[in-house]
Amino acid sequence: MTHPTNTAATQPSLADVDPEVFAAIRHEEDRQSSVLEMIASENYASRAVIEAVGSVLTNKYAEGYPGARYYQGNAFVDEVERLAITRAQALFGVDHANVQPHSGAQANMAVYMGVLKPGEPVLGMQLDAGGHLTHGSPVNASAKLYHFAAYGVDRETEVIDYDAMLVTAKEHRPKIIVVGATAYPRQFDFVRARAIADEVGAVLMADMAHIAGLIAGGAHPSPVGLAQLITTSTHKTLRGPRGGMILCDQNFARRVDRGVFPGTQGGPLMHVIAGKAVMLKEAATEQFRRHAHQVVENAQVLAETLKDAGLRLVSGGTDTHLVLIDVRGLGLNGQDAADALERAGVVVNKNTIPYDPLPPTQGSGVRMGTPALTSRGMGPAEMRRVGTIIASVLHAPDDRVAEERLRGEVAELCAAFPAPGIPARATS
Ligand code: DSN
Repeated sequence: MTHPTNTAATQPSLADVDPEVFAAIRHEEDRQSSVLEMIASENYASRAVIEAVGSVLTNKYAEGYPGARYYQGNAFVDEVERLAITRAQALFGVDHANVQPHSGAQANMAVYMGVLKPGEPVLGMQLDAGGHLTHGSPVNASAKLYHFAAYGVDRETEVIDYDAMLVTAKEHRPKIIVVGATAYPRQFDFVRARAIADEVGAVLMADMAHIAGLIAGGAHPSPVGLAQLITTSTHKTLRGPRGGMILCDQNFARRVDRGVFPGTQGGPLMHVIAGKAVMLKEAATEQFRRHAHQVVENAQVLAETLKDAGLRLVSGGTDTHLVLIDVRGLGLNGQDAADALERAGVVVNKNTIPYDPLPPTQGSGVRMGTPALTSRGMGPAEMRRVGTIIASVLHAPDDRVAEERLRGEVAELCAAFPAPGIPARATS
């Protein structure tokens, strides 16, 4: 006989068990619905992805890989992980995929662990040029365990200086060159980077976390066939659950897998892997291809609108999903600018800009992207409106009357373009 308190139907709901957490989630649903979410690394996962992540797969331990686990009872989680792997292979056209990394940072550390010995030389992009902590920032484990040198962008053009990258590579003789960034608005030249890697006998690693969805949708050149190792997070332009993934050539497959498990992780998050599988199915559609191109077009329209309103953009514009505004000329730092924008309902993040005199806790810029707004269905006309709102705030950050009016405009836009994956209750 079934124990009555043990069925889902008779168990108390989250609202009953933990009204505080329940209320915080409801409030976050309302917040995500009612602001212009423009953090370039955030997005709205679909309802299907959220459903998979909220499933009983969270209960399962599955250390190991499909068909070779350390626990019993893996028939169905094996099925899920195999689906995620084969979909990743097909979507990106790669030999091998590891879908277990808990995040993009974990994916990077797993690659280093699998491929390098401690202390070996690596070349990565400088943090204030747009690189990531795990590309050798002194405060990160990557720089504590491996011997990193950095390349950056040209001071004038603010575009990656590949000639300087070659010079540094020849001096440093890295085993791996990491190409990829969190705050770089231009396309990466993977052909050039591979040539540099070949010239110094390094392996090319592309960290495509920010642009993975653009690559999947054909809106940014792919590193596949050029970078032997590719890492990514799964929740940015890809619109999946929070997590990471590694793609690689067959000859790196074993080292990558061992770098993830047992190298840097234990049990994989099977519920999140289910969400990744769903995302990879969604990202293989024609609809997603159109979406990826729209993300870039929207960012370009936004960039032009901001420039027309007198704002200075790092590198003068964008080829991708993000723009970086230099706010120094407005008498602001990044934190002040981000605070003013949030008061008007536009959520971005402060960011360092190339050769920034300020620390990352303040930054001289704000970074913003179009992925989440595009997921809401917004297009070029809305981007012009959004750009005008942003410029108005930044030109008069202390004008509370204008702020009130702009908040009203933000509310109108949000009501007209409901956020995907969030119950309608919160969007009304
Ligand atoms: N924190 C991420 C971003 O915002 O770009 C990178 O991991």
